Amino acid sequence: MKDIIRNDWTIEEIQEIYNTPLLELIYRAATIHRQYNDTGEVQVCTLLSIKTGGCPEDCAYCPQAARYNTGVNVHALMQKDEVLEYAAKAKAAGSTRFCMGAAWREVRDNRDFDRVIDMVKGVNEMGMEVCCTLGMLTEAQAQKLADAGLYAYNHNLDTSKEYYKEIISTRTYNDRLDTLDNVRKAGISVCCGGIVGLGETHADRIKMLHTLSTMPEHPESVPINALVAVAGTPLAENQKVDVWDMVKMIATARILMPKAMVRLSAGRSTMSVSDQALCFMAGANSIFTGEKLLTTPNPSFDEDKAMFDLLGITPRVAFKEEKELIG
Ligand code: SAM
Ligand code: DTB
Ligand code: SF4
Repeated sequence: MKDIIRNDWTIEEIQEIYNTPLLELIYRAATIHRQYNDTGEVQVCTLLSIKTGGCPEDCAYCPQAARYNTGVNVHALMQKDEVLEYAAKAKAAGSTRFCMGAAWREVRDNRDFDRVIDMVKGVNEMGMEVCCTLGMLTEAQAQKLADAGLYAYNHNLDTSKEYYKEIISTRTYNDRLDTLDNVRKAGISVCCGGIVGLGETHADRIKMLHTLSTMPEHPESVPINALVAVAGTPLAENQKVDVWDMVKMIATARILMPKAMVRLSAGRSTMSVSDQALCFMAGANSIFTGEKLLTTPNPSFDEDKAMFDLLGITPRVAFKEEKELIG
């Protein structure tokens, strides 16, 4: 029924949804999507890596971890003006959310953080929704970002609590949940999802979706990434993710969290337009645009424009919820 958002899903219920025959699952997700959202609309976000590589963490999928030889170009924190130039380019290309990523384990209270605060103010003043993904945050740091105008914070659970230890040993699942709490307390929009293709089981995917959909408030955005297997990382030889696995995850996420922006995130550069159309059909309503994600390739602005034209999709305007509330 419309406007009943549930936070009490059981694992069994999620399992049942996830295992629904695919065409029926897509139909159900598409129906819910139509009830809650404007399906002709997709949010367009652009990522920029403001500090690249040299990360002390050991996330097995990540090209930016210092301990793996991935050939990524290590770069210290960018200057504010350069970042604002990228944001302006993204805005001109139709993007409404700009997300700045740093290869940090956590934020420290130093001059680099002050510079990020200035970047947040600058992008916010340009009229874009500004998002950051900087690793772990304290409550005070989250508040400082909120005061500077940060709209959203991305911090992914990546997989189930049980499988997390197999992928990352330098922090815990609870560390992730604590940061998400701090973000929520500061009144920042939560962007939290995961990765498909890490070697996890279907049960792990279901458990991750359970954790997300039983949070006291659902994340406002849920990125579903397909692993981009990068040479030099421990997961370099993992099998390419099947599009049907992405469709299943997206459709299940849509049914569980009807109002969330479900983002078809990493992995689009190896997906056909028909594959992506299936994901939109199944409830995805957000993408990252721009030639690069953080360090890996992504379709160009022009390719995505052609896809939007073909499918009759229009980009979602910035601050849509706030505008609707004002009326
Ligand atoms: N260092 C911060 C952190 O880990 O939270 C922020 C940046 S980190 C690169 C952001 C997210 O990108 C990760 O949580 C992960 O979900 C995603 N990611 C990183 N490498 C990826 C890959 N090779 N394929 C798919 N997603 C990836
Ligand atoms: C998210 O869920 N996916 C984005 C964003 N949040 C930060 C990152 C994808 C990174 C893919 C690998 C890379 O380009 O380095
Ligand atoms: Fe560092 Fe984030 Fe990459 Fe993990 S995912 S290695 S924390 S940049």
